[in-house]
Amino acid sequence: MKTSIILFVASILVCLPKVENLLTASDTEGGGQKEDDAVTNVIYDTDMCTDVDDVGALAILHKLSDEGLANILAVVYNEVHKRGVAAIDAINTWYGRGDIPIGAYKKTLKDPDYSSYLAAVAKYENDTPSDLSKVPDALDVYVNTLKAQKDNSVTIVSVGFLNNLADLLRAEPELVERKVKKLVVMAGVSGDNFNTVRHDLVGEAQKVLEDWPTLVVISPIGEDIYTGVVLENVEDNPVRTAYYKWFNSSFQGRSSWDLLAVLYAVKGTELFDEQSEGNGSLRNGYTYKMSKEKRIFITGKFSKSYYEALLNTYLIQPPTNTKVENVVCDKPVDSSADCFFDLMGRRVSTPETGLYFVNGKKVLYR
Ligand SMILES: [Ca+2]
Repeated sequence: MKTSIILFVASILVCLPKVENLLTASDTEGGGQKEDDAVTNVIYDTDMCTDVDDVGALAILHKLSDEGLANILAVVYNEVHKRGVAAIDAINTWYGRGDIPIGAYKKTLKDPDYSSYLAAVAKYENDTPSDLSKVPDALDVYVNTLKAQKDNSVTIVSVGFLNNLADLLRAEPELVERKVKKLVVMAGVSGDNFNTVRHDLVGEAQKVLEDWPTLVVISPIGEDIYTGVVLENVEDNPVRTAYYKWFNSSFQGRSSWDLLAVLYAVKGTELFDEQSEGNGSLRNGYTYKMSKEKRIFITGKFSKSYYEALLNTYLIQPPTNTKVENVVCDKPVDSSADCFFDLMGRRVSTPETGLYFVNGKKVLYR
């Protein structure tokens, strides 16, 4: 298994001398360093516990950070599982960012959720104290993080319940208005049946959707976009273990709601369409009007297979700072020729429609 990954990397190295630019070439062309405002400053608010797409989404966020497109300011946890914070920390640590502040929801939730994978993920290296009273409060992390940022510069991505956000809005509405550029909420547009209602929190969801002072973008898509099966082919890591455990010790593809919310938060209209017509509603009867400035939702603009290939590409990539040493290629590759590699790292002589690595760039071959 490891050998195939090494050969994959080795093949790319031979094919592409400038491997460090593999995924960033288009971002740095002509201008060197990206402008500050081209980097999306993100606070990730997750219920990582029941479902595994929160893990995949955090992985995507790290890879977008590796590309220089995102900057993870903090992660806050809106569930109450006792291994949740340590698992988040373990994933951050795996990606070389173990110092990212993490805040936990310190109140109780009705009927807390079970997790099939958090305990296993929390065993990977992390420095979260076992005494959870020492973990910072999510509200404090939000406030301290926002205070340290420039005005109108923070994107919050909420892929779970809205309890932390409602607390923040009640405590510091002016800070939110000043610092937050955009809030992306993974939820259904109408009649959402999980993130806005679970744990009897629909009132908190309404508080946010009704009073949030900046643009709110609802991200309802991803149910039919399956990702993660490719993790079988990479070396052991916390993201791989989460998916493996979630599927009862097997590798399958899981719906990608949270991954797409993160992808939109960073890539925006490059990959998604924004819609501002119609209404949104919650299951308690609260209805709100979509409008360009305040409340919109997104739809996909590419095929299901495109999003699956793109997200899977991110999921299988190791952290940028992983050292690849003593790599050897199985055979010499002519670097002047096009080299197509599929997501498993296999060289492909007759590519069909899909995403490949070709001459140093991710290419959608049609
Ligand atoms: Ca979630």
